[in-house]
Amino acid sequence: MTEQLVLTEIHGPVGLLRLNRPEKLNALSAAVLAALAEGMEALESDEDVCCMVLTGSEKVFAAGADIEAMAELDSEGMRERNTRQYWQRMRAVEKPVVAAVSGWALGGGCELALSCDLVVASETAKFGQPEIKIGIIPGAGGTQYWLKAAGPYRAMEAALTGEPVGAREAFELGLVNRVVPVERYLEVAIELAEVIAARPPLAVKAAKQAVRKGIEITQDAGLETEREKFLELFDTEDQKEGMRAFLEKREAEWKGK
Ligand code: CO8
Repeated sequence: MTEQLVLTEIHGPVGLLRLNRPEKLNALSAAVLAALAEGMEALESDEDVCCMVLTGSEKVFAAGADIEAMAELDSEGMRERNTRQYWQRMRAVEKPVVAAVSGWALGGGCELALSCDLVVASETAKFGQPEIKIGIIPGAGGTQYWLKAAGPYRAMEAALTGEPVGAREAFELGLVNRVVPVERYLEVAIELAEVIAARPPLAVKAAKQAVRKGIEITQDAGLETEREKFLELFDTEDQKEGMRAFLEKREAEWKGK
């Protein structure tokens, strides 16, 4: 009987998933990803669970996709391996997921952390996309997560150099919600999940969907939305008042109409 690759614990309304492949630094083999997707789906359908926390160990969150399993594959082999299905299943979960990250979060491990809805990091956490150092690029959203959170220049640096950033820098870049001492990272992640779990579930679901939608739409769609909203405001009294007030060099009086 082999060890379970992902362990599940229930802490009141919070479901905790722990990656458990320590000898390979939680490298994300197809079996680990499948167990993770199954674990999340089980918590998704557990009515007593309102929010999830995903963690690794204190030493390592996850050191990336399993290099050994990919090393000799060609593109067709990678396509057939189809680990993407597990990532898609995880992204489809509607309950919020908080990543609790300590130690290395590299490659697919960093993508896994950044695919969560919030990230709590210990002071020892290190985030990076080292794929370029092994002849590939991120394949589970890394370029996009960094781009959206940290902007194009830092995303480029992460993708082109493969060098990791520490927890404080990750916080400054906007990749992480909180940085806390290593003894407390899991506790803080669970506390944050408990706060969310106490909020009304339908609103929580809607909030997650709304933020996600905003992240996921393409820039063109985003610009289109912006333009529509921009034009709509030209039918409001406040727009007329605001522009007139500016031209008349006085304070505007807003009506909310
Ligand atoms: N895959 C497989 N095995 C790994 C991985 C990995 N990503 N990382 C570590 N291991 C294994 C090592 O081979 C070693 O095994 P063994 O003891 O049998 O030799 C064991 O874990 C311990 O590792 P180290 O001895 O290297 O430990 P250190 O503490 O010296 O170093 C590091 C820790 C810095 C984290 C180092 O292990 C490292 O650099 N790991 C690789 C990091 C990396 O390059 N990650 C990116 C992988 S590619 C990727 O993630 C692409 C994502 C695409 C996803 C989408 C697919 C569709």
